[in-house]
Amino acid sequence: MKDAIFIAGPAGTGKSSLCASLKEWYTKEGMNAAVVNLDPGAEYIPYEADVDVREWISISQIMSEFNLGPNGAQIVAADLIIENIQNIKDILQELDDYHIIFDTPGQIELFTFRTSSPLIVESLGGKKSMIGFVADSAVSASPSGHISQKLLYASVLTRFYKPTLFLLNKFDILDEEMQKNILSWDQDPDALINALMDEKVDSRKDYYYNIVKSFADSGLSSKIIPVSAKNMEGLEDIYTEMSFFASGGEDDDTMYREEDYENDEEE
Ligand SMILES: Nc1nc2c(ncn2[C@@H]2O[C@H](COP(=O)(O)OP(=O)(O)OP(=O)(O)O)[C@@H](O)[C@H]2O)c(=O)[nH]1
Ligand SMILES: [Mg+2]
Repeated sequence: MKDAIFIAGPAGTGKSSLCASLKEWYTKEGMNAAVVNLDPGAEYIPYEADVDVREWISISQIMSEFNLGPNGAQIVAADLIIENIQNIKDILQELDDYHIIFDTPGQIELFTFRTSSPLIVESLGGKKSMIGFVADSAVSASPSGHISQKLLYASVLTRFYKPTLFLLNKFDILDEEMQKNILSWDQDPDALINALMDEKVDSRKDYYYNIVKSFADSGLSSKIIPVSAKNMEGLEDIYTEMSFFASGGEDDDTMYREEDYENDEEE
């Protein structure tokens, strides 16, 4: 593979749609791209998967075999991916010249908080991979929603310790003024706090100020990429970030740093 991106995020933010659009964009630009569906529970996916875990894992079979409800079965299914990892790797090995896009389970906790997930990411993507955290523009339209999504992003970043992009999907649903607001919040913590104080009561201003300030101080605020899977917007920016990362760019703390992997190798 040339490089890989794991598209992750809360349910319904448009992960699968973004995978479909990214593949279409790469193809239009004359590059090879393949999508791997890592969501065993997906009933419908809006692309033709090049690799699909549902070929080996069936939620309904797990439910009857282990006497589980749908949620329990999703958890078992997420962990079963690791048992099938060689099947996926065998197919990916043939795709030397491809950009690989991984679609992940709808419920973000199945991707972020299972012990198997970092192993899956390392095993399938390794050094050449990054994570695209997909946030929903409808949620970011309120300051409290935006901060919540940034906290979730920080959680994913911390969990996988990989270069992680903040992809604000469905940007097309916002009017121009709101688009400008959200982008300005990320340049200016004071603007975000003031907007939050207009939305909520004042009493915990210091608490939120410190949270928002920590985004800015840690560099977590700088990389919001507005995208629209629906309108095919922002996809080139994802490609640019990935190319920059693949070439070893280091201007941001959320990006790949060779020394992280050197430490891993020493352990
Ligand atoms: N307006 C708009 N709608 C979008 C966009 N991307 C996705 N959607 C819609 O959002 C809904 C969910 O999209 P999916 O791609 O299934 O989202 P998902 O995150 O893969 O969902 P789960 O895997 O079920 O959690 C669908 O109705 C999509 O048509 C976008 O950029 N703009
Ligand atoms: Mg999906």
